[in-house]
Amino acid sequence: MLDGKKVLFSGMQATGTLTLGNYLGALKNWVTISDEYECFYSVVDMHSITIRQDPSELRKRARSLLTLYIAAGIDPEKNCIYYQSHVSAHAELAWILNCYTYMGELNRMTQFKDKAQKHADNINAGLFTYPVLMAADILLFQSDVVPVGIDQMQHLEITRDIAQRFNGIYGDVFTVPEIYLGKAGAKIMSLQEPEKKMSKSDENPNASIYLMDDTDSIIRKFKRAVTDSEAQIVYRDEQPGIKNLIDIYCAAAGKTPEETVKEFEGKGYGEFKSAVGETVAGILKPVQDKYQELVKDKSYIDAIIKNNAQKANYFASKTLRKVQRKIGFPDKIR
Ligand code: ATP
Ligand code: LTN
Repeated sequence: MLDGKKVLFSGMQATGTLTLGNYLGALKNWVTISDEYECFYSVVDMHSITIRQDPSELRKRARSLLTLYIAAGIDPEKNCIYYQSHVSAHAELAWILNCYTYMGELNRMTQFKDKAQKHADNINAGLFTYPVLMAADILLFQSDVVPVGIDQMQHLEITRDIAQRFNGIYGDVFTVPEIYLGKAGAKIMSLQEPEKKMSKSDENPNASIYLMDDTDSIIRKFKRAVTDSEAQIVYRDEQPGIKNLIDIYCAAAGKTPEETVKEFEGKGYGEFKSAVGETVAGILKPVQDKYQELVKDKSYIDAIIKNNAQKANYFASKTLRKVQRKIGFPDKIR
């Protein structure tokens, strides 16, 4: 609890251009629930370097991601939006938690297996201990809830295990966090291969809708989305392409699958795809406009970066000090 409110923490990596999956699975929910919590939204640039990054690109993307958080509707005066690398307590706590995490646990992580396969030439130790840094992010702020897409479930579970293990040894040091999944959109699939999740690192630009895509491209990509020859709009696993489009429509229009199926009963795929495209373009347009306005205001964004880093440092160092004391690190002489 912070100022009588429960604490929320979440983050995104600055590894590419955000997709509709990131927006519907995470960012949109962040905005919806931010009023109820004391929120920390981090641009997790330290996680980003587990995959090799071009330095100037990383710097640009990190700033653009932070700006997008605000453009999406997160009020930076009320919520703490900051760069993970500006708060060194993340790295310090991650080191400590490394010593309370088992190799066997990390070996089971499916994201590690996927990423190791994709980047076989750079299977670094950071990629392996990625979930421990994520646990440190969450536990540093004594977070109660963590809104993420369903692909992050395993990382949330290991975070809870680490917290409970630590608390079991040293008493109630950490709040054990819960995952928050939105009602719709927790797993948006690729438009070209609907069995695969939509991902910002997909090489095929037609597989993903990017947050900054213009209306025409959005509509075109939906028109080309892979579906099937069943010619019926039904919500079922046997029609993964149509199911995904229904999920996207539901998350974007705030409808249920039943309502959507009813709305498009007897209609063709072409008409349905156009409706999905237009709805998605409609919800992204205000975010894009706000983004264009914000990038022009350099000093405003700079002030947010500075003030929020101070705020995040203040809260993070409180937990870090408590942990250091509990495990027996000597007090500093002041
Ligand atoms: P990468 O492709 O580089 O692994 P990513 O697109 O998976 O990246 P992340 O930065 O790992 O994106 O995730 C940011 C947030 O977006 C997380 O909360 C994650 O669960 C969510 N997310 C990512 N992809 C999807 C998706 N296809 N559907 C729903 N949520 C998603
Ligand atoms: N691994 C997350 C990003 C992330 C995160 C976090 C999310 C890093 N630290 C803490 C929630 C809470 C991902 O989305 N790939």
